[in-house]
Amino acid sequence: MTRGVLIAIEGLDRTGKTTQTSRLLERLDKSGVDATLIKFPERTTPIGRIINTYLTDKAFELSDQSAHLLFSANRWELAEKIRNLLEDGKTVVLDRYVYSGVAYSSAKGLPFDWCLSPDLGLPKPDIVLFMKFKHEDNVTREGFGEERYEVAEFQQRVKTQFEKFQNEDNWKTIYVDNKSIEEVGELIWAEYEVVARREREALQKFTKL
Ligand code: 2DT
Repeated sequence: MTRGVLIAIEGLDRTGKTTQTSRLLERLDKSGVDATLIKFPERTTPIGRIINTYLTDKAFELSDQSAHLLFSANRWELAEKIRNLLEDGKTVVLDRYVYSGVAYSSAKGLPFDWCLSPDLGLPKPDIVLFMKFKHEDNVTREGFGEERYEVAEFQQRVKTQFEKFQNEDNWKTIYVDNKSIEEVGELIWAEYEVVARREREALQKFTKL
């Protein structure tokens, strides 16, 4: 059996990640691929509930370090589930992951490497699709500004931190400017197919030995 594909969809707030992850799930489902969507932060776990309060209640204070470690711990709460799904041949789509963790916290001034270290050892995505506006129209989108972090100047700093990952071997930037939801969906699907084919070919080589 092929190991499932692990795909992370990343990007700034309001770049269409949630729309695209649910569309991807639907398409995988229609194509007969058994897939699961996990969104981070996963706000329903014990740690996720604290994170939710932190994000929605500006009076709830945490040091930047504590908040960072909670976001990471939230991923570790799900790490075994992700690994088990992949080993069972299921595809897992992540709406945000380690890269959001590092980008948002290092944008606050915490050292980049320090931010990365608590996540070391988590399952590595086969592909990270970074949804990016060349021009910052995400700040004018509906609903922007309701939660902590939804401030234009901060978003710009987060973007700079995200871009430090752009030379990683699993990183792919998807430019979303002037593209319809369907067009972005097609780009994402094409990237998924490349990775899925690679996995199948790797398995074939292995079984031939
Ligand atoms: P959503 O709007 O996507 O629910 O995210 N964040 C997220 C961090 O600061 N660190 C993390 O590790 C993750 C996963 C990004 C809520 C906010 O939480 C931020 C936006």
